[in-house]
Amino acid sequence: MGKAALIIVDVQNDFCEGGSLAVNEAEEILPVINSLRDKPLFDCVILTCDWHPLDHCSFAANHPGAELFTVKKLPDTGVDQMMWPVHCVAHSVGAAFHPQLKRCAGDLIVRKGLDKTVDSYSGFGSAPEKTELLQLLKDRGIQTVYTVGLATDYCVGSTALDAAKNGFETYVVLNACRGVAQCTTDSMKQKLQEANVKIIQSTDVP
Ligand code: VGL
Ligand code: ZN
Repeated sequence: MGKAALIIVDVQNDFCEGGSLAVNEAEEILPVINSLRDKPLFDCVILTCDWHPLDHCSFAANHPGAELFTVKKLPDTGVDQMMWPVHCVAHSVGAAFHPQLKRCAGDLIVRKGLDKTVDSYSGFGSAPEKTELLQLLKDRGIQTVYTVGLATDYCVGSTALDAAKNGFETYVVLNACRGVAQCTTDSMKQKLQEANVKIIQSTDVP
C-alpha cells in the first residue's frame, strides 16, 4: 500500500464551540483524531491551518451589504464565493489549533488562505494559491492519505478531492469530521464517491 499520511484539516478554535464559524459537534472529533494519529499506519501527520489576512475575499465584512452565508460573485475574479464571518485571521486566537488536539514534534503544518483574492478550501491550495502540501507528500513517498477534521463539506472534502486528483489513494474518515450543513455535506459525499475517494469510519482504519 505504500506509505500513508494522516491529514488533519483545520481543527482550529474558530471552527469549534465559541468560535466565529463554529461547526456543530466539532469537539466530538477530537478524541477520534487523537487516537487515530497514534496508529503505526501513519508515516506522517500533517495539520492544515486556515490562515487569512483581515482583508480576505471570503469575509462578508469586506463586501458592503453582503449577507453572511450567502454566495456573492466577487467583483475582481467573477468567482461565486460564500460569504463567511471573519475567521482564522493570521496570528489570532481563533486561528490557533484547538487546545485538545494532540500534537507531536515532527507534525507538519501547512497554512492556506493567505492569498486574499481566493478562498483555498483545499490544503493543496486553490489557484493561484499553491501550498507545499503536494511536495511534502511526494518528498516522503506517501501514496495513501487519510483526511479528517473540519469541515467535511468544505476544507476536508476539497482536500480529499485534490488528493485523489493528484493520484493518492484517498480516504475520508467520516466520524472524525463534522460539516457546516447537512445538504452541502451530502453533495460533497456524492462528489467524493465520484472521485473514487473512500468514505470510511475510524474503526475501519487498520
Ligand atoms: C473552512 C469555510 C471557510 C473549512 C474554511 O475549514 O472548512 N470553511 N474557511
Ligand atoms: Zn477560511
